[in-house]
Amino acid sequence: MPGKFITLEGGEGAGKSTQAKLLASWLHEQGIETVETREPGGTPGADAVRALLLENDTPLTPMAEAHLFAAARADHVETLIRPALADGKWVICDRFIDSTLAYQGAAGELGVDIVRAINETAIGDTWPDLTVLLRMNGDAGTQRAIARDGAESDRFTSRDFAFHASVAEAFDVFASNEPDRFAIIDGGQTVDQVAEAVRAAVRERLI
Ligand code: T5A
Repeated sequence: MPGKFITLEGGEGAGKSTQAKLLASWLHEQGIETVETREPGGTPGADAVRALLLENDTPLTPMAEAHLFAAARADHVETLIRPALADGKWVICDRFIDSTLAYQGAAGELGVDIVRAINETAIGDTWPDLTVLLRMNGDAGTQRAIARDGAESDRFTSRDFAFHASVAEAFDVFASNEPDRFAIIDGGQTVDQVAEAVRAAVRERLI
């Protein structure tokens, strides 16, 4: 693909949305045409699935939930991400497949292999060129998200510490398994420090 695909991953409140915006604006300053998007969501169809997924009161089995994340992703990849990359644009996506592998696979009940198989059909060969993992210590990120949104913000943020610890551990494992794709950055630094580290990773690996 002529464009580049960058994803931001990490637990709740790690600063992904903040850094996605800063990175998109920096790339724009470098003269690179950029599309900023997020998951779940990013297209009208995927946004409709997002509403269902993040509501606390819609009962869903783990398998149904995993398929819904993959369905939203299939629409997002086919309708927005792949066409933008084919057009030479850079796509910055706030969460992508690694979130499903961590939340529904490793920390959920299904395990990583089943969730990966479901998602491989959804994304085909559209894997990120670079995945920035924003790491946070303990529950500092969840506390940031709760301070912003309240304790019962959505189905996933409101899960217990053990769940979020498993998510964090899974991201660490993914990053150590694929060091060429992942850049690990300490999300506990100031916004400016994190932004500079993200730019350094992009410069080093993609520009
Ligand atoms: N999910 C998602 C799955 O279970 N499976 C999947 O496949 C996918 C894609 C998405 C939920 O869905 C789950 C995971 C999530 O629980 P969401 O609303 O999109 O929900 O929420 P998150 O992606 O978790 O995003 P958050 O909004 O919680 O966190 P961010 O984007 O990491 O953080 P951000 O940038 O919004 O910052 C959070 C707060 O901290 C401040 C910000 O101003 C903000 O108030 N902040 C900082 N403060 C101090 N220092 C810094 N360096 C800071 N950076 C940001």
